[in-house]
Order: sequence, then structure tokens, then C-alpha cells
Amino acid sequence: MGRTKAKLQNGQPALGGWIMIGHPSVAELLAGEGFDWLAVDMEHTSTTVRTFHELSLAVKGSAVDLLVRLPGHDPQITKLVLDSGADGIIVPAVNTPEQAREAVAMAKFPPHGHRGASLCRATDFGRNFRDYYRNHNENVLVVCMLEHIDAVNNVDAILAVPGIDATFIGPYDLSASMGLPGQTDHPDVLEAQQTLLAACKRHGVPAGIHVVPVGGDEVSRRIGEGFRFIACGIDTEFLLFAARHMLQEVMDTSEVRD
Ligand code: 3PY
Ligand code: MG
Repeated sequence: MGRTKAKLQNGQPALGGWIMIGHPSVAELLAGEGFDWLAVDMEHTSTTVRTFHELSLAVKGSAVDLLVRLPGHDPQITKLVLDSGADGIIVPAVNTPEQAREAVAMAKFPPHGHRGASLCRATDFGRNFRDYYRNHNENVLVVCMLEHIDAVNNVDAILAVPGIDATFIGPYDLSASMGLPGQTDHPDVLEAQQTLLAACKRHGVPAGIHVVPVGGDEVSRRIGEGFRFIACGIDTEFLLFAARHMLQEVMDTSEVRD
């Protein structure tokens, strides 16, 4: 079992990095910073399964768990990324218990699911087939994103589905589904987040959230609230933040300013 799942089962926070720039160096660099997990975003990027495979090679040997935020609910893509070496999946927009059941099933081998078996890279090309197969259903991390007002309304039924290792709030989609696109701090959106958090606590399922802006304070605050599966920023946000602040500093202090 990877460190993320172990931490979540112990009630500890598991902190992640988020990769939109699908380059192996980004994965290698972030893996060296001590995150528990990294998510490779295949929902909102041009990252392909082949690219994911290359990122997986870049973190080989590190302790980080490499997850994929899937583009949707497609069992074929799920199979390909798990075969390529993903330690788990983050499934976007799980709005109903049926979708939650499918999220779990597509990640697991029979009898708990319907992932196909093969002599893929994840099994060390067959050399580790038996152990991999035997342990996979317990090891794989299944994260369901709760990021729609329908998920808020269905949250108890969704969380009753066995096999969900963590949930993960997408603040942007949640706000958009409430007619408040991008207003992630709107009181109604914050209230919906708290409804989701409270339901996770009631059901004993670790709650997660994406803290998008760069800021350790906000991550600490979310941990204090009880969130456990937390994405800290985005690689692109780190770049934007550092570039903007550095240039601003120069502008504020030198004659570059016009
Ligand atoms: C959202 O905010 O909708 C997300 O999916 C963040 O990952
Ligand atoms: Mg989203």
C-alpha cells in the first residue's frame, strides 16, 4: 500500500502536488519535494496516456504515489493509466451513487471490479503479475471528486458506496454548477463545501479539497477543518505566482518602472 492510502487510513493528512505541465521533469522535481502524492491532470490538459507513462518513469524509485485525474469516467483510459503504473485514480464529477460504484469498479480487478488483467508495465511486464494482482484491489487509491451541486444533494448515497478511499472537492466546478463560476469564496459555495465535509466525517470517508492558490496558510486551515486529501496548488500556479511576485518586486524597487 502506498503512503497516501496508509496516511488516510490513519487519519493523517496526505498532501499532493498537481501536474498540468505534462513534462517528466515537473514530476521528478515535485517528487523530490516530499509530497505524498502527485496528480497528473488528464482532464484539463493535453496529457496523453503515453505522456503519463513517461512521467511515471520519471518518479520511479521515489516514495511518491502517482495518481491520475482522469478525463472522465472511461474504464478504457482507467485501465491504460493503471497498466502504465498509476497508483490510483481521481475521478472527476462523481454526482451519483451509480457513478461512484463505477469509479470503484473500473479501478479494481474481479471480483470487486472489472479492470482487465495483463502483463503490463504495472506488473513489471508480467514478472510481478501474481503479487500485483493479489494486492492491487487493496492498494489502488480511488478518489471521487465531489464538484457539482448534484453531488452535494446525493452525498449520503455516494458515500455509502464501498471502496471510496477519499473524496475531493473541485471548488471551480462546484461554483460553476451553482451558477457562480469562479466565485469559490461565495458563501453559498463555502456552505456546500462544508456540507460535503460534514457528510464525509459522518461516513468516515477522508475528505479532500483542491487548494488552488499558492499558500501554505490555506492548506493548514483546511487541515484544521478536517480535510485530509489536499492538493497544494498547481504546477502552473507555482510558476505564475513566482514569476509575478518577482517581477512585481523588481518593479516596486527599481528604475525599471515606467
Ligand atoms: C475544480 O475546481 O473544479 C477542480 O477540478 C480542481 O481540481
Ligand atoms: Mg473540476
